Amino acid sequence: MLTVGQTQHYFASEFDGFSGSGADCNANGQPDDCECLGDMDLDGVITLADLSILLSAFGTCTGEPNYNPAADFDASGCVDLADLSCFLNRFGTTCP
Ligand SMILES: [Ca+2]
Ligand SMILES: [Ca+2]
Repeated sequence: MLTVGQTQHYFASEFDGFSGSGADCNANGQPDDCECLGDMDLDGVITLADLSILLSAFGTCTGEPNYNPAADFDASGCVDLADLSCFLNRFGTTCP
């Protein structure tokens, strides 16, 4: 039980399955905000430029001309709503 003034520490793994910080979209055991998931143009921030990269691949699957594995965060083989949802959790954030 916590008392006022006490600090509770959490491990990232305790947040698995929840949205927001600590989410692990690609299920590699590394929280997304630690590995900068979503920064496809590698400029260190997740911005509209990254969204535009995702959207240009949106709806495509492996083997299709516009498919971009970098936008397939959960490695399901298709860039779909699951990936967009991962991305939106990270949108506007800066890489550590
Ligand atoms: Ca970026
Ligand atoms: Ca996917």
